[in-house]
Amino acid sequence: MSSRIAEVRGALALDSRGSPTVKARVVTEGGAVGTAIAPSGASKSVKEAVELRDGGTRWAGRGVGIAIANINEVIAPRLKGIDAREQRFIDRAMIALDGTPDKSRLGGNAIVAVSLAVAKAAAAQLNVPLYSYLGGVRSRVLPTPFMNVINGGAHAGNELSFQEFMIVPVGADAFSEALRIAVEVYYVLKAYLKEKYGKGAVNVGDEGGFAPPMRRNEEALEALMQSIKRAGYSESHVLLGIDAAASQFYSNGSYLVDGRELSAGELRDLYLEVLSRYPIVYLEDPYEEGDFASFAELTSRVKRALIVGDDLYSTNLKYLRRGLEVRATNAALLKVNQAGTLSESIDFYELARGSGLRVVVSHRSGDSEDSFIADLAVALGSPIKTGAPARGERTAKYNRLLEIEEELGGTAEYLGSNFV
Ligand code: 2PG
Ligand code: MG
Repeated sequence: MSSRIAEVRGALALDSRGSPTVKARVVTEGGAVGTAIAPSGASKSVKEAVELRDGGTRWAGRGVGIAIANINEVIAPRLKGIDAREQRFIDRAMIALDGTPDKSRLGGNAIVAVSLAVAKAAAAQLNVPLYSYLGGVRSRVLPTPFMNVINGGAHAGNELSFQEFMIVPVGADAFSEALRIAVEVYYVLKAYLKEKYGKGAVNVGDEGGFAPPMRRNEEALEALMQSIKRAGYSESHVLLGIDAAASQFYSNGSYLVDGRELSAGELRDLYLEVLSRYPIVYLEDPYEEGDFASFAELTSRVKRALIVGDDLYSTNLKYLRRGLEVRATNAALLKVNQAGTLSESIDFYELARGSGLRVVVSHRSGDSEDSFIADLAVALGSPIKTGAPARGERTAKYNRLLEIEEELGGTAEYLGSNFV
């Protein structure tokens, strides 16, 4: 059966915030189908592949009609007849067609949807699961999830300056057990927040975590510690993580944290203090995305936590190289839509991992039922950041991981605390 591409179609879909986004459908000559949906961030970096939006008044300016037309009129004719297994060749062809460094002509949202749909169509044609197509025989380790259960920053309507407070269920032999532990903590957290802050406190934010009316970041960490304990667990089972997403609370040389304006140095002291008091093993974007030096200083002083570059690198080799020169972080986030193609995401992974960084595969705050990143995390043997165990676009990834674990049976392993 031929895996040559017979059809590429772009179509409209909605993301989890109700924003229009791009869906791509790729069909091979053998009749295999792959579909993928572009995710979308809220705390976006200026370094990301550009999301093409129509502007104007329809969809409040957020329409993606031009991006969809670019798939149907520009990308589709170019890809027809090419073997869907030629991922790298296809991605390069789209990059060349676009011709800009940031994919702003055809749209990163158009290109990433096609790139991922091509991989799914190829896997379907070969009749192998997506994770084995992407990672071969090494695809057997289920990821440690960094689960964002308290939302702040750009993802919630509260005063918390840090964007994400995560639980990390490491103390389990299997992914499904880790998920159960995390869900139990999530239930207890819900009860705790209701009791302490009233029932409005259990409304959820963009990633399914609660968005309580807290003012200080430490209240969130305390809530997590209490909930872990009340659920019957300890630090040997569940650890903590933070995505500060600091570009969002930075302006004119200072950081607005808990109502105070801090310099980069003062913020460093705050992080060191918090890291010494809580079992935090993950700290993402502690500084604004241009300040490589402050990242490097913090990384040199922190031993047991991953210091993770998200906006800092934006899944872009150029910024990763700059970070490697100064040892800015010991970990990097991988978001397929920041890069814009699957091949560039893999190149980013290879350079980061090959340079000794841990790579964490990540969703976006605006996401969909597309579970591609679950398979990708298994293929790369990487941890995953994909929100709370709530809201369909988040559970789509967790449910897919459960399915993969089941499918792998006795050969499945859980990454657990081996993520550093
Ligand atoms: C982040 C992400 C995902 P967004 O900052 O890491 O959690 O948020 O998609 O809004 O950039
Ligand atoms: Mg982030």
